[in-house]
Amino acid sequence: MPTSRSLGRLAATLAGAALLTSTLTAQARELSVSTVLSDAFPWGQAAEKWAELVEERSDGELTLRVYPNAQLVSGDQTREFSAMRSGLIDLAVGSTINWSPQVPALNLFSLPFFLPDEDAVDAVTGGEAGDMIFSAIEDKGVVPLGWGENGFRQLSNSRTDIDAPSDLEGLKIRVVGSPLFQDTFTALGANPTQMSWADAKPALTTGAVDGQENPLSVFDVARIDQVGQAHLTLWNYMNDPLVFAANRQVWGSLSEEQQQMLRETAVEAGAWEIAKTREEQAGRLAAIRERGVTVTELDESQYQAFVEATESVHDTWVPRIGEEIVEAARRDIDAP
Ligand code: X2X
Repeated sequence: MPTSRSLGRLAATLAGAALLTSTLTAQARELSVSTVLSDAFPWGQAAEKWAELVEERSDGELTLRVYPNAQLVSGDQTREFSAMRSGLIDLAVGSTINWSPQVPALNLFSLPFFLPDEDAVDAVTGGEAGDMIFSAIEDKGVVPLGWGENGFRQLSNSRTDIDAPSDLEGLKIRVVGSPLFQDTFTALGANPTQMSWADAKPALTTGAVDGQENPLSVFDVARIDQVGQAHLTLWNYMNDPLVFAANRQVWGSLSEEQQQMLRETAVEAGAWEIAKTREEQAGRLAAIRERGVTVTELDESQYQAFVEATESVHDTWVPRIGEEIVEAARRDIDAP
């Protein structure tokens, strides 16, 4: 017969075990988030914001841990999408450019001079074309959740002010590892060289390349002017939206409530980051000017010369992106 004291001890042990189990199950599940840029940049801040919102709203069930500098793919940013698809990465806030080798529809945003302004970007991401692009991502085995923004990409170089395609003749320009960029800069008469972001700054420093293109936030935060890039042309030739996304198996393993929370927080963090990126733009440009960079703005006819010089890129790439998506984007942009 167990004594009342031993029963008491047993009860205490069981209670302790129960407590231990509940602490164990209550321990947060950690998901990795890949980004190319750190939280010194709006892009990295978008991922940190997402992590913060998840922390607040997941009742301690989920924690997002951000891995910047494309470190989960050893700096090779064009492998990020595949790594997320295969499960090496749980979640990512990624660039449409870096994912475009695996998802051709994402090249829509890189079509030179296709998106005239921020309203057009919002019309596309929030419109019919945006839905089609999310379906294209889904078809490639990754779950898209929301949009962010790296921004309109501007051209810088160490040699000359650029206001006509002929100024680019023979200039070595670092481009991202997406084939469309090779075509755009070749059409402009430049000499494009593909390399990762990790390799770009050293290449600019040594003069292995003469120029590069990136949004103002990247130029400003990375102090690209300090590696000799004294000439900046504002040509808004393409926009680079960011996509918040999840590995499909990870997504499937979450409860419906968790999925809803993760999607809502992605959309919220994205909206927050898009607004911030845009608000900071004017201040960044002023700071860049103050550091001695010559900033060239294009008038209508100069802009038109660049549009005409890159028309062949549309001929090649619209069929690869999908005529229907490009048409939908046109309708989204033109809608009142
Ligand atoms: O590599 C770049 O230029 C960057 C940081 O903008 C992207 O990842 C697309």
